[in-house]
Amino acid sequence: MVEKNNRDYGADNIQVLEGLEAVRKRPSMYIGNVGTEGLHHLVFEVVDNSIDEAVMGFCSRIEVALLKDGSVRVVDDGRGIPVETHGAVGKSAVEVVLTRLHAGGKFDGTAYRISGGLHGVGVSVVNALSEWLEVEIHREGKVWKQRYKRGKPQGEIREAGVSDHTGTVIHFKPDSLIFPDTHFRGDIISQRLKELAFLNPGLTIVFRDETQAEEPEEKIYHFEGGISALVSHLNRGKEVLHPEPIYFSGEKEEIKVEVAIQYNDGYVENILSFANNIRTDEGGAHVTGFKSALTRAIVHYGEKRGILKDKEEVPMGNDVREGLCAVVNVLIPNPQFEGQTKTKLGNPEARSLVEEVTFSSLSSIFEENPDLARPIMEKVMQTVKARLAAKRARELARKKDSLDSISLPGKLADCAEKNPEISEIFIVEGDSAGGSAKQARDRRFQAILPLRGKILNVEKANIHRILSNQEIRNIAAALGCGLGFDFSREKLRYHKVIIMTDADVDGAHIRTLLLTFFYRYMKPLVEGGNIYIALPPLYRVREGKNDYYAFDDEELEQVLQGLRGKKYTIQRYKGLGEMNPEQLWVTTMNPETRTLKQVTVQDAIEAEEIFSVLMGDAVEPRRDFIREHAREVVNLDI
Ligand code: 0RA
Repeated sequence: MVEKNNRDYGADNIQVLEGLEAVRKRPSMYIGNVGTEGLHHLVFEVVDNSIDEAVMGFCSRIEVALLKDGSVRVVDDGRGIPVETHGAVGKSAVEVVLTRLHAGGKFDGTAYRISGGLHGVGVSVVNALSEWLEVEIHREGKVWKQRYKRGKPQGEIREAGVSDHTGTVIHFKPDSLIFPDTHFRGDIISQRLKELAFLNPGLTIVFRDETQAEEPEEKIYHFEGGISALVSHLNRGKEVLHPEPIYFSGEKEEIKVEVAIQYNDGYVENILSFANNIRTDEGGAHVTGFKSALTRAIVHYGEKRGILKDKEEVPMGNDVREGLCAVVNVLIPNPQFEGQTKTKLGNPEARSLVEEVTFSSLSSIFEENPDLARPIMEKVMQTVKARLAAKRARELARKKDSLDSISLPGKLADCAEKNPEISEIFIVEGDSAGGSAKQARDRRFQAILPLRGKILNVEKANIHRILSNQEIRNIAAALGCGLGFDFSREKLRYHKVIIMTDADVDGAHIRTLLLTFFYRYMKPLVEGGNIYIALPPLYRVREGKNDYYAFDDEELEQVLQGLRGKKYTIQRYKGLGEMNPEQLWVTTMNPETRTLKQVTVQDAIEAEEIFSVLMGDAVEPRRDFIREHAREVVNLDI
């Protein structure tokens, strides 16, 4: 018997080693990738464990700190990981949690353990991918400590003093042998922590970044209002149709759902959804259930109230979601995460529950609060009317002259190349810059589309006005892929769509307008990395026959240092039009020598924030923002 036990113990040990070795050999299998996302996943994995304690009601405060040496420390006031020896393995429970794959879960079983996608892989994965990790546990009046190197314990857990509270501290440094870049980004971490604070009302999450200035930056997130507060936050700076978000929740067979919605007077739909605290960017069953119930509840109320008489005027899904800001949050025991980025909830049972809860709650809320229902119904009916009018206008236009996307705009100087993969289009501000660009370009693969002045502010315009705006139609026609619901990325005629504007405040404004437009109506292009920003130089330094270009003041300083003692002249370019075609080609358009910034959707919430400030109703914050960021706006990841 003893012999057998020994063998078992040995086998177990070997398995443990193999487990963490496997993680180090193929880290991407466990954390998705070893780039920025994978690196930050380490932090979120540790935080998720603390969040679990909070969900169960044992933890009220979590602190995350980025330290100067490149390490991260996560402190919580939960129960603390158990330290007693785990019978079968002969090791402390904490060591099991930190060295065994998938032993991350609680022994007592959490109903809503995050187990799908890349979340919930366990803190042992973080341990395996850390140069070192220190754990400190406060439990039963004592402090306990243990240190690991690349997943291997450096001695057993040992008592290290007394304590008057409970909790866990996990302090680790990501391994540079695994991650090419081990620098954490404060903005990515604080964004997620803020989101977690909204999703866990009452919980306090503190983020401290000690890597930046001498004065560490500290942010404290605490929202009593939960997802209603998140909806208000997303709608800030906007005109809302009812002062407070509508909130309802329900529960059945261990699945919980909560929803908060608030309409604004805009035309954009903004639904954020979560399953077990993970953002489901691709939506899924819960969102489908919500959307279908929302439409049904509005149609049902409209019919009951005699607002909907005409059959043609029955609102459709898109009609009831213009100006809708909503957050749908579910907790579900066995979440199935599907889709390209594993952010789509699969569970069909989530759909039926969300649908039931949404329909019955909304119906009674509307019934009991006609003053709340009225502005929403009025807005929906306006949208329906605008849709019908737009449809009639399109039919008319189609008959009259085929203004459809078949005819390319007259101002477009197209390229000879027909293969979209190697074709580029420059969208240029103004006819004069357009003229220079036409002379400068390589017409074999570069097309130029000049825009006249500023395009419409799409956030404030409804689909009807957008579709009839000439500049927008020119862009849509030139790109060939349609707009909004008719959008099809396969038809894109140029895989690089390059926004080229002046390096001044007006240029920044036009660029932001264009980005808003692409983000709202051609989102797949932004997501697919087709949108770029050209970076024209700010200065030319001429020394004899040599020209040097500088893209900012710092570069200018460098150039001038290199020319010490020589005679030179500096020209500051106020616009693209001041460059001759040769200069424009060399500095901004020639693929061999230019710098392009690829536009990415870093984060839907962040995008929403920037666009809200820049495009929303409140004028002051917008003006301030543009003044402050006129130069650097280029580098914003929208
Ligand atoms: C296993 C069991 C228990 C708690 C934890 C793990 C735990 C893990 C982490 C990771 C970060 N913070 C944490 N806090 C707790 C249950 C403990 C009990 O029953 O007392």
